[in-house]
Amino acid sequence: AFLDNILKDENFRSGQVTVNYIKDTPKLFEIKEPRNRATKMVNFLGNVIVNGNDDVKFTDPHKKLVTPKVPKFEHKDPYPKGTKDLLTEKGPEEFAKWLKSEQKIHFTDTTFRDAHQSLLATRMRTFDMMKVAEGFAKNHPEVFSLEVWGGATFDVCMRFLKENPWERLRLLRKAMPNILLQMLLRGSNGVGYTAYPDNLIEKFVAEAWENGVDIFRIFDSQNWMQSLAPSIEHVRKNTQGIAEASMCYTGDILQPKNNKYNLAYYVQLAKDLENAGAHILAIKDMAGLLKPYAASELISALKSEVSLPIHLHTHDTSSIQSATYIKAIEAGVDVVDVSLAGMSGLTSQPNFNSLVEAMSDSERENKMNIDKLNEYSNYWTSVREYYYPFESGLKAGTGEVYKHEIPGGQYSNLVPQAESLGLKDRFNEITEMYGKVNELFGDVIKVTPSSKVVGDMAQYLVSNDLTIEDFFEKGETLSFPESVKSFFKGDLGQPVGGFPKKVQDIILRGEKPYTDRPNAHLEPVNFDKEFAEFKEKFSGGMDREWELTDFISYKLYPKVFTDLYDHYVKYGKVINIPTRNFFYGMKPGEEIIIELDRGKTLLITLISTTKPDASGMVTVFFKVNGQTRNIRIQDKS
Ligand code: 3PY
Ligand code: ZN
Repeated sequence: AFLDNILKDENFRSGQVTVNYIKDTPKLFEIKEPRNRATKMVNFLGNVIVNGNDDVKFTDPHKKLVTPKVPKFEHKDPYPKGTKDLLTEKGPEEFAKWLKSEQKIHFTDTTFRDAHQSLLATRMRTFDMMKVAEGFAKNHPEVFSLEVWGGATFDVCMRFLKENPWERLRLLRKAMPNILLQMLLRGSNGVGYTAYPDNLIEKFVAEAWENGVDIFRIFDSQNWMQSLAPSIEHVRKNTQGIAEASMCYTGDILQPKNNKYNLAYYVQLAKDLENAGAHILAIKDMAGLLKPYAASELISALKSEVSLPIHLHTHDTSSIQSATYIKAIEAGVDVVDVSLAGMSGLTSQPNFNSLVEAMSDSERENKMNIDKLNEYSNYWTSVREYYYPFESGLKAGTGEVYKHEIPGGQYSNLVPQAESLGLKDRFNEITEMYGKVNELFGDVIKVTPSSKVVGDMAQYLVSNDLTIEDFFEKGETLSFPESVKSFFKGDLGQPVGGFPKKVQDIILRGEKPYTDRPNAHLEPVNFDKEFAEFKEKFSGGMDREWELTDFISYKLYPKVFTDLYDHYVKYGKVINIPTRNFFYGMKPGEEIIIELDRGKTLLITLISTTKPDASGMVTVFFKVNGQTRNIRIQDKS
């Protein structure tokens, strides 16, 4: 720290150093010790104990949380060989050929990403994943891949869980070195909701590979080749990983009349993706609209028209999607996305455990240790209880999904959103309006971020008691959500068949839209210069060096990153706090062990808390590694 002060001192930097420099510069000795990590930790816990976790909107004092049972594994056992080893051996092209030649059906487990994004508002913490990551990789090396990163997890990690998403990725990679890890990349929108400079996305992809991603599932919210192709290129150029290019599935190919999303449309798109260099073709059925017989047709057609292996993704919102998988498997699909039973169904993926059982003794059976798989499901069933404030409350599947076409991840989020707008009783009106807005917008593909645009408009209309007729009659005087204006301007690219002109005119009110790539309007990032500025801006508060990945997080989410930094400076690293305590604090007498970095552990006991004094301050008494610590926390209630 002393050396640091010298290096930062202006006189030293400008070379004005005399023999008495050190003696004459007392500020060199002002060494600010970073606040002790244990102190920061108890401050975090103390705050949750007194004020609750900001992210938890209600708690149930009667809720019983049991300690989840981690299935057995031997830490000293080596990792059995898995698909990651095969990719390293073969490279992406040969690997894709191998996959296509496989007789058995392969499974991608989405438990670590889409399942909790779609059921628990993306809140699953790294802590709970790490408990089972190594064991799962050792017990189930036959799994094709694990989806662990991307989509909304990047944002939520920082915004709500106060974690570094790159750290999550690195930890998972280390614990699961033998199985392919995959991420969801929103094409030119990266892991955000808007377009980013191309060179930022490129660097993001390169770093994601370096830190552990093998399969990049790339999609664009309008299936726009101009957004998909650059990301495929980034993966091919900067990694030895797999570019898995997606077609987002919407509509219903079984109804070819007046349907722009018909079989011919998807076949052409698949060919375009193959020509753009994809190694695997994904069908991303984000709302769960691909019906069983449609899957037969689609997969059969794709099998005969493109030579890529096919990976199918769906959400079980209708409750019928395992039938879709069976038909797709019959038609020759290569991999399907599933999640462990306790985290499956409804707006999440179909049930992994049940599908394995259902396929047993069939031609395409993929033998697994089903008892172990069930143990992992049971683990997640127990863990899930800790996240009860984030459950959507949906109890059954719905056939209405074919009408409104709301993606699984969004559907479960709309419930709390409607609630926060005071529209809980009008949830059905919102979903119905969602379908109508989709028609109004010209039947667009609805997936992040375009699904948010349609959702924002539906909520706006319902909360203001407006109808579609009102839109046409009073449109000139209404102030539409920003996301809607931005969409019609072209910020998310161009939809299939273009924008409906009249609607666009009403929304843009004279502002000129553009039709080229939104990224073409963005200045490239000057990495050398801006990374240096970044280090300067956020200097002093960290107990480690800044990495390029931190800078990328900042460029993608400047405000969220800045808040995370402030949180870190105040409370330190919270990733290792057990989930129960992270969300709900501690009970008097409760004793917990928290691992700090480098094997150092803290044994923390909550002794007691006082009532707030006249100025609202509460004193919280802890014992930390045997020593009493009391801290004062402002009661915000
Ligand atoms: C995401 O982009 O986060 C999705 O899961 C889209 O379906
Ligand atoms: Zn999904």
